[in-house]
Amino acid sequence: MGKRREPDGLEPVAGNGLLNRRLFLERALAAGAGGAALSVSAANAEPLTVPKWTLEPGASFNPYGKPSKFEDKVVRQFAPPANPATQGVGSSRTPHHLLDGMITPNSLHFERSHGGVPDIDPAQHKILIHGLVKRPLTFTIESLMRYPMTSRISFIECGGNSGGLSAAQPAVLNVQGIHGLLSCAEWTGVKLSTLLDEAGIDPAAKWILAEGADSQSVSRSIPLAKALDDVIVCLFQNGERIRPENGYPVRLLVPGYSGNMNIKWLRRIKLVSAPVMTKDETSKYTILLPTGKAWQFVLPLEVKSMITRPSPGINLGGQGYHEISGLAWSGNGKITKVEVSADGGKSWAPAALQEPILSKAVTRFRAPWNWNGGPAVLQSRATDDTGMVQPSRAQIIAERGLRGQYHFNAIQSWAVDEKGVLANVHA
Ligand SMILES: Nc1nc2c(c(=O)[nH]1)N[C@H]1C(S)=C(S)[C@@H](COP(=O)(O)O)O[C@H]1N2
Ligand SMILES: [Mo]
Repeated sequence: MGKRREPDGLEPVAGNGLLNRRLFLERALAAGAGGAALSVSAANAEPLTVPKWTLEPGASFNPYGKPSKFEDKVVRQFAPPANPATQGVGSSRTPHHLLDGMITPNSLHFERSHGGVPDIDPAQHKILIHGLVKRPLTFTIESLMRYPMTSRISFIECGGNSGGLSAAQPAVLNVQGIHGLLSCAEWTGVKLSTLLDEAGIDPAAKWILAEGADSQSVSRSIPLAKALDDVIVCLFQNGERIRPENGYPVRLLVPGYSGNMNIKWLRRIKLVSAPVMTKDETSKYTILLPTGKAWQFVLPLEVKSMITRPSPGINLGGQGYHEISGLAWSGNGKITKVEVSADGGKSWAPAALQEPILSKAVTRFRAPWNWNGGPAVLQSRATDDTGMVQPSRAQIIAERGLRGQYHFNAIQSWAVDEKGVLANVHA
């Protein structure tokens, strides 16, 4: 008698039931006897009844579409400020546990605002480019619309995203609470280089200052080389005009760089010879080290990933087959590898990466898992095309201590208990 052979793709490739990602290619889930063990559908196919919605005519059209009323829990999460004077100051978070794919719908893109959302009339709004230029220029929204446009899918991540993981005790939070200050959209607008070329760059210019029209005048210094490389003056977000909370009528997209630099409600760009040292790059968004010194101008967001499903609130319905899925991203380029562990990092299985895999955009990963009903600790670890590997929490803390919580890109862990309930843990 030969050894019992599992259907292709069903062999475990790492501890605690992680299966080979080839499962997705070879349709092994449905492949006969071995596959039946992993079946997730009802055992007996009962005849379908005819529900009432099939027996009557449906509803009419909508001028602007809305999600199904059954999806009313799929919302951004935020804590309303106690003081009405600071209304709109803070952030709201994307519900990644309830989404899939790589694009964040506009209504669910995270929001981070330091002074509330200004109510800008696009007919009156102007943008100024000045400083070390040959010809200072002013643009209206109407004039910007006449320039050549470009689109790119890019993530924006707040530098403070996941900062709660530096807390000594694991926070009782779900993926939205921990990692919800990250979203990914298709952004369309005019390349900043086009506008700077028209203004004529003085050779003494090495940085730009970008300033917003909100009550906080959030402003950041951006290296000129980056401004000329891939920065976009955006007018559209996922095909429609940018939402007020995301920068209407015009914002900067600074692909892969710290979220704060993606200046919303853009009103001014000044070419300068050195960084301006604004409040937003000195008192905030620097990385405080145990020595009491801080790193300034740490601009790209480094390689990172998160498991969105299963995750707290999206618990495991029963033992057997489950897909572990999540997002990976790097501000330095493309994701080349995501590994998943079900045993707290003792062993790793490569996840399948879903196309398209784009530079400075999120990449959706998926790994097949046969849960045996016992305790497990799920983790994901991403690698990018510069060779950088997502660090462990211990590595980051050894380097920065517990206070430097910006750009916190450590591997994060979900513990699974025997009931299939998930929780954030420090593993
Ligand atoms: N003018 C202005 N730009 C801004 C901000 C702001 O408060 N004012 N917030 C910044 C921060 S901290 C982040 S993380 C991103 C968030 O972009 P979003 O709200 O579209 O997600 O916008 C940045 N641009
Ligand atoms: Mo931010």
